[in-house]
Parts: sequence; C-alpha cells; structure tokens
Amino acid sequence: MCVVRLNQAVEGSMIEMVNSNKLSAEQKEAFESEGYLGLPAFIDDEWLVRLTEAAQRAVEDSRDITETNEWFDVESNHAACNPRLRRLMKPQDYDSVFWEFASEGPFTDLAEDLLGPDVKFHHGKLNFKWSDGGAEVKWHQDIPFWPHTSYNVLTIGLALDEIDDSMGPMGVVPGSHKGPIFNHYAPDGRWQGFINKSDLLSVAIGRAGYIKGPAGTVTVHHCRAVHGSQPNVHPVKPRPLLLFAYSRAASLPIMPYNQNSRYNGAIVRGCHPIYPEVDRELCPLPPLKGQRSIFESQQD
Ligand SMILES: O=C(O)CCC(=O)C(=O)O
Repeated sequence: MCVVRLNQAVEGSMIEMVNSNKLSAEQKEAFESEGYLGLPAFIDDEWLVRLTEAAQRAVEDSRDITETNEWFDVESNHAACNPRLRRLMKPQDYDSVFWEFASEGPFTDLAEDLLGPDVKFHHGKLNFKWSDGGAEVKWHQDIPFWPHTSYNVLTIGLALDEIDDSMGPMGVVPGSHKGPIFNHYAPDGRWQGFINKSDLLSVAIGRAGYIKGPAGTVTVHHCRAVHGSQPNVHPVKPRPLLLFAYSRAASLPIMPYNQNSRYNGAIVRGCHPIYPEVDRELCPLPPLKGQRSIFESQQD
C-alpha cells in the first residue's frame, strides 16, 4: 500500500501534493551547499516532554545491566547507582513514542523537504554523551557505516536538553559532503569507524559549524558530511541527542545494518519506488559483521 501523507487537497478526482515546507528555500539551499543545518528550538514542548520521559525510562532500565548489550551501549564504569550511557540503540523499537516521533513527527516533514516525496526510515539511536567526560565521537562520515545505492541519505537529530559548548556539540565541516568518501579502516585493516589523521589533513575541520541551542534544537546532516563531537565536560548534565536516519525511498541499503530493527526500511512518506536510484560513485563497504555502535569501534 502506498502511504501518502503529504498535504492533500482532493478536488474531484485530482490529488494535489505539495511539499511539507517546514524549511524555507534558503534553508534548503544551505543544506545543499553546506551539507548540514542547525534549527534552534525547532521541536515543541509537547513532543519534548514525551520523548524526554521515554529517555528517562531507558536510563532507569539501564540500571539493571552491567555491560553493553543489544539495547544499551554503556561506559565501562556504568553502574546501577551511577548510570553512564553512551547510547540507547534502536529507540524506535524500545518505546513506541520514539517510533511515533520518527514516523509521524516533524522529522518526516524535514526529510520530505530535503529528500523528496518518497522517504524511507533507515535506523535510529539516542546518543547520551554522559556528563563529566562522556565519549567524544571522532571525525567520520556516516555512509561508510551503512552504504546505500545513492547518497540521498541524511540523519536528523533532536537535542532533548540544552547543548552548550561544554557538552560536546556536534560539529559538521561545511561542504565536506561534496568531497571524497574517506577510508574508515585503520592502516592494519581493522574497522575503526573514523577518518585517519593523514586524511583529515585535507579536511577543514577548523571551519566546522557546531550545532548548539536550547532543548528542541534540531541538527540535519548529509550522509557524506564529515562530522564529530568532543567529550561532554559539563559536570552534571548528559547531552542526549536523538538521531534518526532517512533516505530517499529509491536509495537502497547495500548491506544489512547491524542494529536490526523491525522498522528498518519502513516507508514513512510517499511510496516504495519502481526503480532504485543508483549513483555511479561506489561507497566502500564496512566489514560484514561490525561493532554494535560507533562508540565500540572508535574506542577499541
Ligand atoms: O552524538 C554525536 O555527537 C555525533 C553522533 C554521530 O555522529 C553518530 O552517532 O554517528
């Protein structure tokens, strides 16, 4: 069944479809040229309250575990009395409010604005970046982790709480989505999930734009954009960033993704296409069986 959730006006037998237009023409152009967007205080309090409550339930549940499992990626000193989460994996499978948000909330409007009318869900994660040292995310591109047949793929993030400079805001190198796809393997052939120092010399990381703002701030980044974040050195506040990846529906994942979700591949706007979209530039593959999360591969 083709799910059309665009603004529709039915006149006789004619169905008029228009883009959701959450973004202005200037914002769409900025995404096209810079490869990312920051949208301060974009999500309303009603969503924020529901999502934050779900995130807090996950933190409470994590008190029962002692080491990383299929749902929680935790720091080595995580304990029931002192939870220290790096990531909740598959939030959309963990609590229905996350899926409701990912599939029906404003992110789908943004994805439609930037990818076109047919949009497919790829995966989700909630990066907590705990206070007082929560892990850095080294400079990387997303698409080498989950290659697709084309590059109309992006990730949208929501700051569940305020993000300031001390909390390891995500930085994105402007224009880097138009550059090469970098090798994310170590010189010894091991998958490391970040860009080697020598390659980084050619990337203007000093020009990175850091996306900060109050709770409700949204980040959007292209799957080829070079991005990363510093540790969270705030003494008490974690930096929960809820991330969902979407593609144009005709862009197909080349390999199964390691975080197997019942929603991988769900069409959240428009239709499943007749033909795939295939870019001439091939994306190098990650290993067949990778690490559970970027934190695991980068910290190894
Ligand atoms: O949480 C962050 O700061 C960056 C997230 C990211 O790049 C990732 O999870 O791939």
